[in-house]
Amino acid sequence: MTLIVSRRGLIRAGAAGAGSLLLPGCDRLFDNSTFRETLESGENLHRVTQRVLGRNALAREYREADMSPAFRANGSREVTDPAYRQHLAQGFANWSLMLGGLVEHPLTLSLQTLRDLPQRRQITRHDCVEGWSAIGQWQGPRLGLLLDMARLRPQARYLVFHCADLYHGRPYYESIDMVDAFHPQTILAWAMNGKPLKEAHGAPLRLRVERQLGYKHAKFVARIEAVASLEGIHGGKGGYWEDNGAYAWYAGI
Ligand SMILES: Nc1nc2c(c(=O)[nH]1)N[C@H]1C(S)=C(S)[C@@H](COP(=O)(O)O)O[C@H]1N2
Ligand SMILES: [Mo]
Repeated sequence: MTLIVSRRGLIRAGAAGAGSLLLPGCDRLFDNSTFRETLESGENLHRVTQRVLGRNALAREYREADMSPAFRANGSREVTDPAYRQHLAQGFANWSLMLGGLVEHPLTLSLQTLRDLPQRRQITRHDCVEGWSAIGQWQGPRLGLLLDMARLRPQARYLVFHCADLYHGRPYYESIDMVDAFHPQTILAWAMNGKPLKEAHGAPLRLRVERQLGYKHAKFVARIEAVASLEGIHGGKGGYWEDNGAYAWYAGI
């Protein structure tokens, strides 16, 4: 859903039907002149947009009966890296996720540890920018829990997900901000539809960031890095497709 807040204080929704979701609340808000003034000052626009329209709102969750009979695998479906192939052959028993960068306690977490932490399970719809969608069930610990364990330093503004694959010869990576990182549905999934992730879907661990399009959901996550800026990381635009000039860094739905 694309939402546009103009300097005149008009709120428009880019998706059909979204207007009806927003307008009752907005009418009330526009009766409030303080709110209107705040909205009209461009400086506060971004902050107000977030507060009113809610980046923390939940993505829709579905019932088991809604799950797609087939869930397409897209982008990299396999990883050529020899160390990865060895981990895959060993069922990822000696694999670990690294979480470092601007944190007080860098973490190295085995797959078993990730499975033993409190889990979240959710049935959501994956929307690929290429125009297909599929509903699947995902399970894993909340990313926010791991960030609390690692203790982010105050300068940390983004998380970068470094992946094990090369897509058309270049390393795949992605990044999100802290609003999405701490969103209750943002998880590091090790299971899909009740089974450990298959290679094609990003084994052993992939990001689910349910309020954004598919390309943000980094598969084959090997290392998570907390950074103050995205400059200096690969092409500097925060992701594989972003560096390619193909898609935007923020892909909210
Ligand atoms: N590491 C990595 N992650 C990736 C990709 C990729 O090529 N490599 N493709 C992205 C795209 S475009 C989509 S739509 C989803 C596809 O996830 P799926 O294979 O489970 O359907 O993964 C995303 N994450
Ligand atoms: Mo995609």
